[in-house]
Amino acid sequence: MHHRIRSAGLAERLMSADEAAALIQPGMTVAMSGFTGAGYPKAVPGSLAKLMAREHDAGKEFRIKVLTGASTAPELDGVLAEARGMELRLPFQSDPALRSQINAGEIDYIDMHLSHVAQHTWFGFFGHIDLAVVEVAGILEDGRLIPSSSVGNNMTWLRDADKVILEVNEWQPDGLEGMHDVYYGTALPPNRKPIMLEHPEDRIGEPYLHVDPAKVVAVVETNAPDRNSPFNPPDEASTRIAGHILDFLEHEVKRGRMPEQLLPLQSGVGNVANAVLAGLASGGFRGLTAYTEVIQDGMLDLLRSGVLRMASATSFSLSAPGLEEFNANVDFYHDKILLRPQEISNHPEVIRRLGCIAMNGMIEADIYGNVNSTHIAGSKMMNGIGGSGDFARNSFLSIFMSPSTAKGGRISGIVPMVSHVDHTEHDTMVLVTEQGLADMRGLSPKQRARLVIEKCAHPDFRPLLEDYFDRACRDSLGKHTPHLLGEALSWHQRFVETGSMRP
Ligand code: 0RQ
Repeated sequence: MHHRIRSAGLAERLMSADEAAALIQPGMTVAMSGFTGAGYPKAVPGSLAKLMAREHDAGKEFRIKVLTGASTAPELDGVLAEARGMELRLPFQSDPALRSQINAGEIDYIDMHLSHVAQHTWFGFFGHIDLAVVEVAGILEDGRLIPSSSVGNNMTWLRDADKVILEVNEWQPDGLEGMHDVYYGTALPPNRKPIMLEHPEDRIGEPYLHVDPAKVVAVVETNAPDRNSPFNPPDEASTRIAGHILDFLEHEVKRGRMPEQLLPLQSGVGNVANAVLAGLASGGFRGLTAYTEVIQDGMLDLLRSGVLRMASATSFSLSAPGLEEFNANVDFYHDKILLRPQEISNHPEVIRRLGCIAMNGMIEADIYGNVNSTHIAGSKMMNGIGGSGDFARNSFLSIFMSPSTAKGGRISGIVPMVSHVDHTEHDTMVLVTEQGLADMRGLSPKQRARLVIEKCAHPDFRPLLEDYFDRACRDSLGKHTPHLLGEALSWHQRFVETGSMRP
């Protein structure tokens, strides 16, 4: 019997990745595991991409619709994009080849809140799921599945897809078993019940995934590592952003608005977010918790040093050295990390109840605090909104951060009007750049604008923003949220035409 495949019935469905991929037909809606570079299928997508390329060479169309938890890795999004094998993709991506096809208008991409994906599937909004390809760490004697390094939407994919291909990845550490909490209690409206999760460490589900064995059409063995892009070491801007956030959190504790152990932290993806975690390590805090989406390298450091007591997420998002650290010390992390389905890790009800501190990156913010997390110049997709909206709207504190300029100072991160809105002024409380921190809570639009320009804008762009705002206050049709409509997006237009927002 195979070490990782202990169900005799499912062991009989063992086959090669090529044989399994041949079960996928053009036009199918295929749901795959994977959340950032963790827990995605490592073999079947590659075989499928080869099959697609052969069909395309023969002049035949072969494209599928691909649903996942979030972004994946070159072995999934990369190969399928290069094979021109996707007609639709949701809900989050970060692969360069896929991104360029999205921005060339060749693939339909649906960018959506990550907490919505499972329920939109249950509600039937995406139509029928033909097949699921899900990586697991093992199969028990009774057919239950040991989840892999991400849970994402796997509970939903395994339950709602007509057919299932399982990839059993021997590379995943044995110690993952027991680290998951898969909640099967969500009913559809109007019969929903409260999610009884009151603390980040609460368990409300079970450590295993279920699948109807009759639906499993293939089991494929793999032995391949997860893959995430490495983080840049924190640069000066990120370190200063982290410093502003730490000062602010200490101030909030002193004012009695937050306990000494703070409130559960949510930290987004990206270099700035990772630098903030590194900053927390030296901030003197102890015994904190995280209720977040992804565990990145910075969180492992915090768990090791005791700054963080435990972390709840839906996935790992570790660089190669981070993976090595986790796999070598999985016993240490076993009772300090909980992985949940993404509709629970990102659940608005739970985030509101726990009172999270949300810290997410942004592309740009405008003077009133509207935030664009996704689109360059209003039309070019970067990654997607991910879970930032789930947390921003529902957290106790919602912080957005970015360097004050991008692309060598040619672009201002603070603009008169954002070119795309992901988080409205009603969802954002604090903006931070390396220049400073604007606490917009309790302020009216005009008060917000003065503060954001003063604290967050780069000195090169500050006088231009002051000038815009002064003239808007004088000439705007309404004086509540003053704007000069003919000029509000002129900075972006200048960037499109000249490559710079500078006049
Ligand atoms: O470009 O890669 O070519 O150098 O954007 O920018 O400053 O390194 O910041 O890595 O933190 O990413 C919003 C993209 C920030 C991220 C975003 C360019 C810049 C650089 C990256 P290069 P930085 P970060 C939960 C949370 C949405 C999803 C989310 C993100 C690149 O935070 O995807 O929050 N957020 N999920 O040069 C043109 C501007 C720019 C700009 C930055 N104004 N104009 N380019 N860049 N600002 C987790 C999950 O959901 C999984």
